[in-house]
Amino acid sequence: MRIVILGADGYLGWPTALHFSARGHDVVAVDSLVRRRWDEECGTESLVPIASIHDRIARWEEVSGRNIAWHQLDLRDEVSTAALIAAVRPGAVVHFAEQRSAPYSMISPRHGIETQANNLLGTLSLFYAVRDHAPDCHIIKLGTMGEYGTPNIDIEEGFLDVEHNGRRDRMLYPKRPGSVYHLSKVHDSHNLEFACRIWGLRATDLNQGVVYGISTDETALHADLTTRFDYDGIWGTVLNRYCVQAAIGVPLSVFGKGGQTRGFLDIRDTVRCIELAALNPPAAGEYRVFNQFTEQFSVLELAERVGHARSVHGLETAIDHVPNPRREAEAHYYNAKHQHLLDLGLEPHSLSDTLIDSVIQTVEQHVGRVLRDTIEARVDWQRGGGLYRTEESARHLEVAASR
Ligand code: NAD
Ligand code: USQ
Repeated sequence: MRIVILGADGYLGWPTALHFSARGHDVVAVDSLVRRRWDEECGTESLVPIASIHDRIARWEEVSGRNIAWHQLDLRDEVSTAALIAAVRPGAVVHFAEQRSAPYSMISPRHGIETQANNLLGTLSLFYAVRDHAPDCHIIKLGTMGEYGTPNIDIEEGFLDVEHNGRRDRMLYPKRPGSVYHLSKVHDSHNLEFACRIWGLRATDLNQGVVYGISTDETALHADLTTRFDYDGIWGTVLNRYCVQAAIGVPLSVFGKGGQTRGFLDIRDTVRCIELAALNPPAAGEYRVFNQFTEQFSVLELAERVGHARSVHGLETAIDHVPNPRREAEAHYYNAKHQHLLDLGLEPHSLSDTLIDSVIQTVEQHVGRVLRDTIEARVDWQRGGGLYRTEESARHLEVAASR
């Protein structure tokens, strides 16, 4: 299959590009590299050093004998995006290329607007390019479980059968997201459903849970193939943050009561889920939704799991209930369906002490790089703020980058 990976320089995009390349597919990697600039703006950095995209691709060719084509492109540039799709005519496009941090989207009006503009416009530009130049191409779009929020009923996979005044219909599942970022994903989902219904495109919307872990079969082959690992209060996701906190001996930061329950999955399952979606495309005109996670935990349970994994080695781990900077329910009903990917053959990796240990060991190898000032989560959902650099130094960087 000829497959385009958008956002191929990111945490998930890079391992996915390698996963497809290793299985003999022709991979075209695309990224604007904006994430590396956002890190500079925020004063954050991947814990594990990551090679430049050129060095990564060269190393992969040396290790595997396989070539990955590379294009630097901002997806919002609809002319260049159309030219790329017309030239490659891919069988599938995997779309990871978005601003993906909820805290980043809540820092200021500029950050919220930038998040929605980047995500919505880039995604729309892709839909037009596919419609006009590769209408059979399967669009595999990364959505998020947070689109649903935490409703007091079971979460279905994308659709809800509704009976109203004696009549029945199948509607898109109602969404109630908790950040401007998560809201951008809701808007994307509506645009994608529209593109299938009106233009006859075929698409899979993968409502993915929170990903943890750092290593896949391919990234483990060489240090230059490592993917990024975020742990700070803007980009770090909860379990990855807990592993860093455990490694440096600071208390695990459970926000509020800790009853916030979410779907989670191992990064090895992310790449497999994308592969399963790609190998089993929907029909032309079909918009389908898979909930992409393997287990659900509350964030307090997760902290306790990390504490348990440490205690097996005789190490004590403190858990702090810190004031929650977000607006979210801290005790709620949560039961989200996730059957479709299992039906396609997913064999999930469950969260184990071994996995937690291995992530913590990787952290320990790079412990000297931990930027301790960036661990506290500072972005307040009401007041914003929270950059680790001052707004002024961030603005200087912006100006320098635009020159
Ligand atoms: P990431 O920030 O590591 O990678 C995203 C990549 O997209 C970056 O390399 C960035 O430079 C690129 N990008 C952003 N906007 C772009 C644009 N307009 N044009 C071209 N490239 C652009 O993020 P990630 O963690 O790999 O997440 C990838 C996708 O998966 C996102 O859409 C995110 O919403 C979704 N997702 C992630 C998680 C998670 O836990 N990491 C969970 C659920 C869903
Ligand atoms: N949390 C803590 N302590 C922390 C960090 C987070 O208790 O130190 C809590 C948060 O309050 C939240 C939960 O953990 O209730 C998850 O937060 P997160 O930062 O791990 O994840 P989130 O902001 O939801 O975003 C991440 C990715 C995003 C993806 C989403 C999947 O950054 O790209 O879309 O996970 S989901 O949550 O299913 O929508």
